[in-house]
Amino acid sequence: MTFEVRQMYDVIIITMYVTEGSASGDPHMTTFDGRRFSWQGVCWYTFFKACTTHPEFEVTAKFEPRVDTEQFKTRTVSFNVTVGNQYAIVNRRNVVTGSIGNKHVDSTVIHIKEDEHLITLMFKSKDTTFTLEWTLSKHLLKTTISGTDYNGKLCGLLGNADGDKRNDFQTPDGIEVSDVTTFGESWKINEIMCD
Ligand SMILES: [Ca+2]
Repeated sequence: MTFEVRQMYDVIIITMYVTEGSASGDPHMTTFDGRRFSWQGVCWYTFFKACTTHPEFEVTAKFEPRVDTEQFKTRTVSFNVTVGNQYAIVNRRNVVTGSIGNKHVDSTVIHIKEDEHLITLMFKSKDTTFTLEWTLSKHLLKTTISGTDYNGKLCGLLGNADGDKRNDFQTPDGIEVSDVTTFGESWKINEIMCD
């Protein structure tokens, strides 16, 4: 996986590419602030979320080992967007929406657009809009953040989005680490079991 990051004015544009058959080995990731790393996680991880005790939103992703390569490599297969009590789970091309705690399912919270080759999810928190574009055929997830409300207030595998890439390897306890595996595995969601 690689992320392309462009920052201009108050708009941060993050593009995550999950490349197929890359000679350089994958996944490669780059945080919101541009720190690149490679690491092979399996199961569900916090991609990014509002970094509070009760986050307004959270995006998690599932990585699975690839079967078409001799080397151990993983790639994104599913992701889950939770905003308040609303959620959307995208598993390959299958989209399921629902609510937590039998609350009313409100389709205006997470906007979902399904095209033949692209699934787009969009949600807004404060004045910031998050857009995720998922292209399964390339295991490509493109994320765009428009707005400044969460600069420095995000956490997860994509870092804190404060403009400084040096401080991006922080665990859920807010401890800075230098080891990529320690950082990556700290964001594993232990409540979810995978095969
Ligand atoms: Ca940072």
